[in-house]
Formats: sequence, structure tokens, C-alpha cells
Amino acid sequence: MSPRIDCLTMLTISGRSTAHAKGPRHSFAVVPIFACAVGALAASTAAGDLINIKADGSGDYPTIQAAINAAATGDEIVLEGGQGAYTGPGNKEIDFSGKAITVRSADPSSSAVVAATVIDCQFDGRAFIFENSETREAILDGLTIINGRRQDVFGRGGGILIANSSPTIRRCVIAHCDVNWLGAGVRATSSDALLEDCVIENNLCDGGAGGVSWDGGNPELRGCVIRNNRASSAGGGTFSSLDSATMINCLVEGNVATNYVGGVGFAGDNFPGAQIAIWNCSIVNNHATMQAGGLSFYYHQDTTIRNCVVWGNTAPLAPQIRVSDNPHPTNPVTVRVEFSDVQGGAADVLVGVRNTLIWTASNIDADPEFTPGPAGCFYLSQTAAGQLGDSPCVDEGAGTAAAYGLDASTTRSDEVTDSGATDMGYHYAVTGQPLLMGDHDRNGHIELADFAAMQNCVTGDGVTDVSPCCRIFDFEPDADVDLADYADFAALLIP
Ligand SMILES: [Ca+2]
Ligand SMILES: [Ca+2]
Ligand SMILES: [Ca+2]
Repeated sequence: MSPRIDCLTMLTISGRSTAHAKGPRHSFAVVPIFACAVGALAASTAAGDLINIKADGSGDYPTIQAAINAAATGDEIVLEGGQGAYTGPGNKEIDFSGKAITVRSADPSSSAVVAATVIDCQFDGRAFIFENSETREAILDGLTIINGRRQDVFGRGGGILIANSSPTIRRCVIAHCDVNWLGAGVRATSSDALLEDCVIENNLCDGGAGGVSWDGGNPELRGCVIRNNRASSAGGGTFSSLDSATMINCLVEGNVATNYVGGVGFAGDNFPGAQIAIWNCSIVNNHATMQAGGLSFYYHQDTTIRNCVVWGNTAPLAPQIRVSDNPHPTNPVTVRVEFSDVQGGAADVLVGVRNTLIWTASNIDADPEFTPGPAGCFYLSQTAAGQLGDSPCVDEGAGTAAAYGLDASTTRSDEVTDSGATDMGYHYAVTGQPLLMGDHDRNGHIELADFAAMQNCVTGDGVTDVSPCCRIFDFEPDADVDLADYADFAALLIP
């Protein structure tokens, strides 16, 4: 837990008992701020009033928008969770109005609190709009946004719309949103926004970019999970044209495009010289019906893929990576792949004329041996964590885990953090919870829903091509899901 989180927690506790009032700062909030570590100075300098909001409208202001309208620089608007969703006018199409303020849950570091602090757009409008030159001091932290919808002409940004602004969106879940044009989860233009530790899943776009659509700017995506989104045109997960971009430690999993690019797509039409860094990302099990399954680069980009795992993606033309088959004479693409595990190796990468693939000897093409862990399906097998073997991705990345800021996160199912040389691929945050075998939906319980999921996972004795998310049913650790595993599960379900 970072000092920043400690401070936010302390602020919450210190401010909860006192009603919000404008005017002089309250001394009760100052003491805990200065008790925080040096690393939290940003929090203390930005400290403003706490404004408490409740879903039933009985808080300091009746709606989130009303609170924003009244807020001053540095204020924190805290949404109480667990008392029903925030809905209706004032709790959707919420405009930050250019303010450097924070809108957050009571404890953004707690996934349970985040899950219980819900803005439900009820399929009528999106949740948030940033279009008044907001900076990264405009912060969303620890909220769940669901059921956003923009099905108007050129509908875009079902969850969040960003234009000419660069907010920070941290530890948010954006799910079950839909649009008919661009960016069902998030749509941004001319933005240097930071998306950090967000989950963008199960969004649906009847156009381009099921998860995230970005045109122009230099965004950073760090620690994000972009999962099970769908687009009917390009970019099941993301589709972007950018000046430059940084995508570090992201998991792009199970996205589908019924046309081009299942996982991560870059068009880049109007941005010559674009520099794209994709580091420590796992791009897995994405699918497109045309062109590229995992990643695609069309115009201009100069991209480095480093310490990544690109595996299990499917598409007829380029299952894992496409480095443009566009022969345009002035828009070349260069993609450098290094210290990465790519299924099929360089031979399976589609490279068009006048475009360049740089492939170093540090790459491998070997089963990453994914294994289930407390927060997902794509941890790396390690004998030290109890698996049968060691993934070839362990310790094979460039540099040290500390140098990449990944030494507090983990690729191990027992959550021992990465140390020494960086492991390839996505690193999960430490949850402090053990893996519960058989809990396919990871809700902490073994129940009929898990049993139903198991029906699609049984392979039979000795058949070991079990999909990563089914490996949570391999109770008898022999790499298959057979009748012995079935019996173990039944004993858990009916003790
Ligand atoms: Ca390591
Ligand atoms: Ca369960
Ligand atoms: Ca087994």
C-alpha cells in the first residue's frame, strides 16, 4: 500500500464524522495529512475540503454534479458506497467543469469498496465528461461505472468522454457500456490522460474500439486490464491514433473484433513520428475475424514491444502481430520486439512492404505456462509457488523488476512479488487473498455458477490443453481437468 493511499484512507476517516462546510480548512483534517510519509506530499498540498455524497441524495449535496459545481481546487468528493447505485440526472453526464478536484470512493484501495461504489447510467447517457482542459489533477479514483450508453448519431465514450483534457482515472472499473460509433468504455481526443489500475471490461461498440478509443495526445495506460470487450469494426480492446503512447503492465484479454484487430490496434493516420512503448503487457486470447488477433500497427508508428507476452490470439491473417500490410511510401511502420514471448515467433508476424520488424534474439516462442491466481488466469507457473514447472517467461525480461516499477506486484500465484530480473508479461497487484481453487468467477465462494463454468473445462484424463481460465479446476495438479478433478469439485460444492 502506498503512502498516498494511507493518506487518503486517513483523510476519509478523519473527515467522515464532520459534515462538509465551505470556508476555512478544518484543523481535524490537517493533522493526519502531515502524519503521512514524505512521498505523499502531493496529497497534502492538494488537500481541500471533503464533500460527502450519498446515493439517496442525503449527503452534503444531492448529486455528484451538484457537488462538483460547488467544489474548489483540491476538494475531494467522496461517494459513499454500499447503499445502492448513483443514478439519474446529476449522477450521469457528470461534467468536471475544468476543476482540479478528486471524485472517489471511500477507500479506492479496496476492491470491495470500489465494487460497492457504483454509478449506474441505466443505459441512458455516459458517466463522466472531461472537456474543459482538465489536467491530471482532475482525478477519478476507485469508482465502478456501469451501463453507460451513447447510441445517438456518432455515439462515443459510453463510460467516459475526454476531449482536449488530461485527467487521471485510477482504480476504476468501467463495464457493460455500449456505443454505436467509438470507444464504448472510454473515448478520448487530444489527451495526455493517465489511466492507472483500471479494469475496462464487457463493453460493446457497434463501431471502433470496444474498450478504449484514443485520437491524438500522449496517454499513459499503466496496470490496466482491458478484457472481454467487443467491437464490430476495428479494435476489440483498443484502437488509437496517437502522437505517442505509453502502455505499461496492462493485460489485454479476450477482446473480440468482428472485423480488424482483436486486442490492441494503432491506426496513426495523422501522426508521423509517433512513438509507442508497450512494456510488460500480456496480450492474450483476443480474436478478430479479419487481419490481426493480438496487435496491429497501420501507419507511422515507431513502436517498442518489450517484456510482453503475446499468446493465444487468433485471426486469419496475423494471429499475434501485424506490422502493416499497407505499402504507402511515406507512412512506414517500425516495430521492435525484444525480451518478449510471442507465439509463432517472427515467422508468424505479418510485415508489409516498406515496413520494418526488428526482432532481437532475446525473444522466445514458448508456452508461457499460465496458471490461475487470486486475481486472474494469467500468472506464470513457478515451482516455488507450487506449480509443476517454471514458465519460460520468469526472469527473462529486460532489466530488473525494480527498474520497471514492478517489484511490488507479482506473476506468482502465491503473490510473492517479482524480484531480480523482470518477468515477462503482466504483473498482478497483490490481493492478500489466497487462490481458491474452483472459484472460477473469483467471488470468494464455490457455488453452482462455478460448477456451470466447469462443464466447459473438462478435458478428460491426460488431455492437457486446458485453457488458462479453466486451470482453476485442476484440483489434482496434473495439467488436465478430468473426473478426479470433478470429484474434488463436487466434494467442495456439497460438503
Ligand atoms: Ca523476476
Ligand atoms: Ca465463485
Ligand atoms: Ca487434473
